[in-house]
Amino acid sequence: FSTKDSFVTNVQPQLDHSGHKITVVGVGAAGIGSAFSILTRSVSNDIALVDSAQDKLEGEALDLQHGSSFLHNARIVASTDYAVTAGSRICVLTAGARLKKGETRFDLLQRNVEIAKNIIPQLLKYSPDTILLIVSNPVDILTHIAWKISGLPKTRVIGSGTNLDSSRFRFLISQRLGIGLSSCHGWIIGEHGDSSVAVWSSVNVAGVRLQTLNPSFGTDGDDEKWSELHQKVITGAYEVNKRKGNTGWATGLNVSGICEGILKNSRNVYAVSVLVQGLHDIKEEVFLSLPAVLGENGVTDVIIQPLENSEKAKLQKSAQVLSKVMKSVKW
Ligand code: 6V0
Repeated sequence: FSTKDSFVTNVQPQLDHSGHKITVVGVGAAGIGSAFSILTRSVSNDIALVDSAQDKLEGEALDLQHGSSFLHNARIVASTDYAVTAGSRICVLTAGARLKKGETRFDLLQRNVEIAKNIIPQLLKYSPDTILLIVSNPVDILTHIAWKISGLPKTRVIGSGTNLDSSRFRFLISQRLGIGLSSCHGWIIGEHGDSSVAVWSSVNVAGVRLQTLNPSFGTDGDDEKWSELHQKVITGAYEVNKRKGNTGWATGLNVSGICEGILKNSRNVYAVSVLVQGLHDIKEEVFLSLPAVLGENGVTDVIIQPLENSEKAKLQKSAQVLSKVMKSVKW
């Protein structure tokens, strides 16, 4: 009789599934930022971590496990074997090469496609009904590839897209106006990258459209140069990477926010990468970001913003850029 057997009487087998398990593949800055944020914001207390670098994976997992008494009964498992991911409601893909100095997100493309091709079938083997949340870059293309490889319905394959860009945009508007961030409403849509589109026509505070007050708001002809904010959004990740080598915290917070929307069936709206063919007159089969309603079964609705002609044209251009890149990918 062990010590345990002398006071614990088993009455039925324990169940392993919590119903809100999240797998994070890749424990680099983006992945561990996501895991940390999911746990500390109580989005889920059931996390599986996978990475091909065993030592790093074990180190990160142990570090989180050692802190788990400060969380809510967190269950943190980690392995290079995908069996550990079984029964995940959401699988977050952050594995892959990241931006080096002077690289654009497209430079990472073929390397990360190979990595995704290797990982996605293994995730689906253990969680066939999961929702895939793609973070690795270039995120729109990889989300598209993930949809193709996985065979999942389009509503269950989501890219983190421009949700982070929108957060950066709102932060900059808030700083400039001196008004709290959650009261500054602004959206970045399209590609998570250099051809993203700032929807200046809908930027508002308490329903006051800034473009109504300043008709050149966000355009090149604007004396107040609000358009610089969009430039700062585009260069935001490069600026952070240049200084500290990764964008782990903002990325992690973004991922945990999207996961929260899904697991809690919040039906909140996020700027995430979805299949947009047929929307805003986009002809190409591409994934790019539009405001989308998320619930426990993934994307349920896409919000069609009444874009100005110039914004719509930029969005369509973004779709063409992505479609061209997509055609060049070997997968
Ligand atoms: P990182 O810190 O280098 O971590 C990458 C991790 O992936 C490492 O731990 C690797 O060991 C692991 N990895 C590599 N290949 C495999 C594999 N085949 N199987 C399992 N694990 C593997 O990079 P970081 O975390 O900063 O970025 C990861 C990816 O996310 C990159 O492609 C970034 O460009 C992308 N990001 C996307 C963002 C977004 O908003 N969409 C934001 C930040 C980073």
